[in-house]
Amino acid sequence: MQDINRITLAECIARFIAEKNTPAVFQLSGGMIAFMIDAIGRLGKTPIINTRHEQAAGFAAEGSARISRIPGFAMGTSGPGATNLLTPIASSYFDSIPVVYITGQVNQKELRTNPSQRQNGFQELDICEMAKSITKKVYNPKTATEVLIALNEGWKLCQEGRQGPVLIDIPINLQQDFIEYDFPIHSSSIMKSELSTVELSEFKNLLDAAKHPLLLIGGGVRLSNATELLSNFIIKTGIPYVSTLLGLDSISHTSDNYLGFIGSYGNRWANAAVKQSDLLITIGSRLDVRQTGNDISKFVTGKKIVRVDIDEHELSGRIKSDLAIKSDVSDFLRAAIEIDYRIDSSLYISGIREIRKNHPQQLEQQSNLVLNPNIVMEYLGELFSQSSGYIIDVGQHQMWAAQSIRLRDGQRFLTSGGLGAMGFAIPVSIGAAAAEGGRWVSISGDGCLQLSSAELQTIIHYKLPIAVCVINNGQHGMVAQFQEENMGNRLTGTRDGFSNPNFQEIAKAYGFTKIAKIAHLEDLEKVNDLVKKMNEEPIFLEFIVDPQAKALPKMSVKDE
Ligand SMILES: Cc1ncc(C[n+]2csc(CCOP(=O)(O)OP(=O)(O)O)c2C)c(N)n1
Ligand SMILES: [Mg+2]
Repeated sequence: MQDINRITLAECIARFIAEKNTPAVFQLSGGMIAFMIDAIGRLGKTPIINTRHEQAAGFAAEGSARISRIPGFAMGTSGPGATNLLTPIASSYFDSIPVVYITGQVNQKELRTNPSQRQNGFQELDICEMAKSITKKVYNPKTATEVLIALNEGWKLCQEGRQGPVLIDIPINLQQDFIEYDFPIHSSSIMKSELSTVELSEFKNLLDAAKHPLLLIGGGVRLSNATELLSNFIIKTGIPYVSTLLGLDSISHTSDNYLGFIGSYGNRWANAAVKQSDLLITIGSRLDVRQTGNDISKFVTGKKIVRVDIDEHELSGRIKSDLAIKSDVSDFLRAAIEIDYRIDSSLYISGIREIRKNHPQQLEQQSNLVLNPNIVMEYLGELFSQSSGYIIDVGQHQMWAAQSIRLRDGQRFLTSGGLGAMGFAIPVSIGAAAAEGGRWVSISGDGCLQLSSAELQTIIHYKLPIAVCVINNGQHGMVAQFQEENMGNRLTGTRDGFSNPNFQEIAKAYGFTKIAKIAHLEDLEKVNDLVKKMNEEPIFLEFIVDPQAKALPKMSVKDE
């Protein structure tokens, strides 16, 4: 066995990553990370997935972390490689995903010593300064030993409390240093939240006083690995529930107690359920503006609010509550399930179901559409009912998917929540596919696809089991909708000046062999056959949806 004291820092980093069993390291090469990538390759324990853009490497690491529950690793070289990582860094920060971002830095001898000088070394850039506000912590170690300390601490920190990314910027000369250091074995001390008995009895009092309690499920449930606890809590108490965008895949969609997806573009009946509730219990949701609408008073009127969140800064934020519980979701549910409580909500639930019957989601669209995107999403939910999950991009199609895909228990639904970054879906599905087998379904708008279409090559290169679906409405629909509502139909940059390539030809050029285009309802049958015949090869499906379709209903346009 090689003496641990005689390996280079780059080799040591490779060992560190291998020990963590992260599904892969995602990267785009560059001189300043080449020693580390070489060491990871030589060690041969962690797969290296090469993307065509560092932004994709970062997003893929986020996808890998979300699915494997092991922090992701993404690497980019100094300068442009590092700045290309900034978007995914922000994405994982806002959606609380643990990712270790590693950037290479120029030789310490080439670093500028005077901060007024713009640049000294080629591709020198102070990425730590830039990433400070979108990470839990940035590290710019000065010695090899400091790098190891940063790795150890960063690895722990990104998973502790409210999770999120860290960045470690490592100068190339340190990577080649021989070091006399072994990693201390640390036991991961995941924070335990202290739930007081006072809080629990206040919670019980609020429950006892409520006629229509409703749970609002957020992304924190998955982050806390609490889906089973939540399901047990719901079964025991009988409380109905609605979901935010990021909570969708942490609850059962088939239970009678599920009352839909809320928010600015939520299901009409789900927003009605919130409105009619007199006790709203939010579990791991920061209640973003997209969930509550701008007018908070409409959201909070007529009800008590209990908020459970691991981050006290969220609890003291925009929406005040009657009871704020700072707790990890799992800890809260473990304690709350002991409360002696059960409610019969059947009347309230049937009232909400009546609204659903009278306003089915697909009829929110005008009636004469050629291909109604809500029907397409329902169809995709059936077609891929056996898949591991869906990864959705940003725009109208994101809302149609959240409104209309009926997830099966255990299926995942990943989308860009806080940052809302176009170009998210394809690279995140690459990371998800690296983390877990089965079919993954990536759904992008025609605009979003063009931000990540180079990653079609990554899918083909690694033969990843991804079905790439494009919802083509010939425009940046979400922004066009906003322009139509606010700018007198001037559609600059969204329809005027926007165009698409022939996506079928693009897919073919990248090497996809299973390609289909669906422009009418009848065509859906053809896809059925195509998908059923295939195991897990890459597929490319283009849906030409009616450009008149909108993301509807829009909250506050016509509230129940
Ligand atoms: C990186 C980035 N740039 C710009 C936006 C603003 N934006 C939000 S949705 C959208 C349109 C997306 O177009 P498309 O993928 O075709 O989706 P559609 O709304 O048509 O379904 C834009 C430009 C964004 N969210 N992210
Ligand atoms: Mg579009």
